[in-house]
Amino acid sequence: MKISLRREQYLELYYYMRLNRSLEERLVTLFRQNKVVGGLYSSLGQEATSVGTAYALEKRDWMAPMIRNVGALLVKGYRPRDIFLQYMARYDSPTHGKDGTSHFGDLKERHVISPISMLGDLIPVMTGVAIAGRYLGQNIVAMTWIGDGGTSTGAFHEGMNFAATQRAPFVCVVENNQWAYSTPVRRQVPIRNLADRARAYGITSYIVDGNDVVAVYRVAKEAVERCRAGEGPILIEAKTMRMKGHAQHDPAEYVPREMFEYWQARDPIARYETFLSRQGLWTEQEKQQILDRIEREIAEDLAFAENSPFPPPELAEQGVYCEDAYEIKPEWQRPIEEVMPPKASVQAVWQVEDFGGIAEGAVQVIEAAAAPARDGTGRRQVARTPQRGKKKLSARGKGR
Ligand SMILES: Cc1ncc(C[n+]2csc(CCOP(=O)(O)OP(=O)(O)O)c2C)c(N)n1
Ligand SMILES: [Mg+2]
Repeated sequence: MKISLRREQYLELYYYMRLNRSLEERLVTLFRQNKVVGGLYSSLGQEATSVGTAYALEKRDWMAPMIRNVGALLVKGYRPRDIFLQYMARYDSPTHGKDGTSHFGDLKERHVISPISMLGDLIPVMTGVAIAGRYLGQNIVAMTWIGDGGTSTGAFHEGMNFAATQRAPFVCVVENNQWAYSTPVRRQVPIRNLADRARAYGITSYIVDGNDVVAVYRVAKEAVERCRAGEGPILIEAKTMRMKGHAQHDPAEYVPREMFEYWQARDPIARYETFLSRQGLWTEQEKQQILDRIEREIAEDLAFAENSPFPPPELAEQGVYCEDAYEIKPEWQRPIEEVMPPKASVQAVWQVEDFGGIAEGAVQVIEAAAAPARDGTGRRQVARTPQRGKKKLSARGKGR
């Protein structure tokens, strides 16, 4: 798939990555001034992954960011003020000061599902969003991100399997930033590439240099469009590095210094600046204009956030429990014709090719992926009895 970017788009990618970083640098200062309520997580070094993947989505698409995806929130239309307000728990924040961090969403305009702290749970949730969009004939793609550690949860595997079975238009971005708290990837999974897991679900996967924003964008765009065309779900492993501790409280002394040095030399923003200059995509003056714009926007939005009041105490009891429960009617309730073809893009009836059987008496051995391949494919077929009377089985199953 040929994927090209216009010059303004190259510059926009830079704007978002730099905004992501400058915003988080300012948040660190606020945290040290004791103005942040709760923890502060950093995506330093991971900006290209967040920005490059989210940039591949269209306005109608849905996403669910995790704590290190401030860049994705910015791409989807949130402004620095929303993030400042949220971390400072002010009244004007998206949650009116009810929650800190990035735990907020927007179901109406931006199509952002609020993150869930339980790692892995967003996979089945976003699979559901993807399937719902398909039933409604919206032709949307759903995307979420998960860390290397999060891929070890049961919910991740259940969700991926569900997405694969349903062929959901869903892109799962595995941000392999080498650490889950103080646990390195190698101490929690026995495989080199987390993308290899996709084989077990029978779905396509990509591995990409997560510190190269153009490569990330291209892969994500291809994955999004393949999902939109009905080929999904797709898993993308972005190899990157968490350049700070898990959160502000963690000095990350367990990370070898050489490892930081290795990744520092591959900093996504510095690399992209070199790329833009070498390709002649900007002038020194244009770069300065972008930096000035970011500084101005951050100063304005921070001043706004600092002047926003804390929520009144009475607000604490509102919106916690479901009020007037019996009156609530889902907005998405629609006439049955709207969720069936030709309006919907999915048939509620599907073809069953066979019954999942194997020829009578045959034995098929599939070696573990790590074992040396015998015939180059890693598979060995042993037919202990000759196959005979092989019949083509077919049936039509009726869906609900
Ligand atoms: C199911 C579950 N188990 C444990 C935790 C606690 N926890 C929060 S973040 C984290 C580490 C996550 O590491 P990773 O998935 O690699 O993401 P990263 O922090 O590196 O972005 C853990 C264990 C949790 N939130 N949910
Ligand atoms: Mg991690």
